Amino acid sequence: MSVDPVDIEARISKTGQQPPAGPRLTVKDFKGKVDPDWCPGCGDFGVLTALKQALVELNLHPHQVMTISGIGCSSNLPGYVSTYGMHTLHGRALAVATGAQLANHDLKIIVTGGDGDGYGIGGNHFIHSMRRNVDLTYIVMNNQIYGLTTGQISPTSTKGMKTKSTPAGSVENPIFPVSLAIAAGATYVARGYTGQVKHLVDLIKGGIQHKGFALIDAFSPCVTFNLDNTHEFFKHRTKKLEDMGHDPTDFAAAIQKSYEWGDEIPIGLFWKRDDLPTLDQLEQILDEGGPLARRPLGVAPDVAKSLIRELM
Ligand SMILES: Cc1ncc(C[n+]2csc(CCOP(=O)(O)OP(=O)(O)O)c2C)c(N)n1
Ligand code: SF4
Ligand SMILES: [Mg+2]
Repeated sequence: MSVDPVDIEARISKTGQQPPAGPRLTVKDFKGKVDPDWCPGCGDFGVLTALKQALVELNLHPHQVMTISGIGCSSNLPGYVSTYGMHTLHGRALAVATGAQLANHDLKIIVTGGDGDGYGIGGNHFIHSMRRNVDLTYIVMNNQIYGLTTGQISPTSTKGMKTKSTPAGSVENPIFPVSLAIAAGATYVARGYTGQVKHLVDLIKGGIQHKGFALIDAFSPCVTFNLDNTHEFFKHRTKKLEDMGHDPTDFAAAIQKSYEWGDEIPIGLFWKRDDLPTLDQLEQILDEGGPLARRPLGVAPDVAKSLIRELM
């Protein structure tokens, strides 16, 4: 994002509260400046629709939300939604998001990306953001493949899967992101399916309302490169945890359900706890005086201007 130099002075001297939200918006108000270039039928459309709907239902406005991504087909999402946005580096979205959340803990931070981006190259950031309980919502469009780079295996590809990079079938065991998230300290852990958008809207809304790290792993079929885990595959297998009588405060049951992968694959809220403080709540410097982004910088304007110019 480029910064208008004329604006810099106004920005660095800006203090006070965020503008009020105003009247309820519609999904159209969250339409981004560019249209998605995803393949027709790509599951990621379901996440985009669900996210915009969730923002409307929570009565949020674009200036209250920041969408941050890494690199991948799925990571193009911030360009397709009208909020503050950052398209960062492959695997680095959560690191940037942690900085953004601490700089302005009034913002709702939504991180979006793919299974390769988040669970592969970004796997380390994934674990440490959860252990820190950073207050953000992480939506992973899990298509069990690298889509953008045209079809290599990812950390969630199933064993035996034949792809461009594994012509004889993958020999690797996949990771179970839901189990990993529960074990690593995430405080809201859910899985959705883009073929069930209304259910996904509820999971995203729950994640945004939750104070703490919320993971929503969303099955989001890549119709071009993953011919195993298709809509047909998920349509008949996904079963809602709420219809199974699952209690999301039962740690042992959550772990057990998170490993189920067969004729029935659970979706819904696996795990939630509200008794752990978030990283911003633990940082004493954020206790008083509101978000850092709206406090006076404490340096001369010309120094601040030259620093911002150098960094942008
Ligand atoms: C440091 C770095 N390594 C590798 C790449 C190439 N690369 C771009 S996207 C991608 C994988 C994308 O897969 P995923 O995150 O699952 O997103 P999808 O396209 O499936 O939505 C890779 C390996 C890169 N851009 N940067
Ligand atoms: S290649 Fe796959 S993930 Fe990428 S836009 Fe097409 S269907 Fe979606
Ligand atoms: Mg992928």
